[in-house]
Amino acid sequence: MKEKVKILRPMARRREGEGAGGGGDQSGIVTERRTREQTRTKRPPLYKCILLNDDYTPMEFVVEILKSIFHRSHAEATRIMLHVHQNGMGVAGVYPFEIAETKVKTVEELARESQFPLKCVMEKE
Ligand code: TYC
Repeated sequence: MKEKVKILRPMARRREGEGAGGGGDQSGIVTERRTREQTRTKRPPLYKCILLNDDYTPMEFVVEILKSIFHRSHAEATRIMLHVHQNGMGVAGVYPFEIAETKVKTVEELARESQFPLKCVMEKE
């Protein structure tokens, strides 16, 4: 279950001597007291990197991609590759946006270099 966190607007700043609540000292540095909600960091949205099946990319190449780019063990990589081969697509890994984007680009670049049509797409979880 996803937790909804309401982001509140920053509290008004108070300089030293302006009354209760301010955290100023003689240095003139102003600190703010923040609510618990404001202090919490939100987890980034996650994206699935999905490998697509094709008839030409060798199975060994896909296994190597899963090991080197998605840090899968040989057994996991083989299982995922066979899943993609049999079902048309499968999840290689799940990451924040920019990491997923880089992995998709790297997969397609390595495939292109070897002249294989392997495709990898990303989808929000
Ligand atoms: N279907 C390919 C073959 O028979 C193997 C393959 C698996 C290709 C997974 C792409 O994402 C893929 N050689």
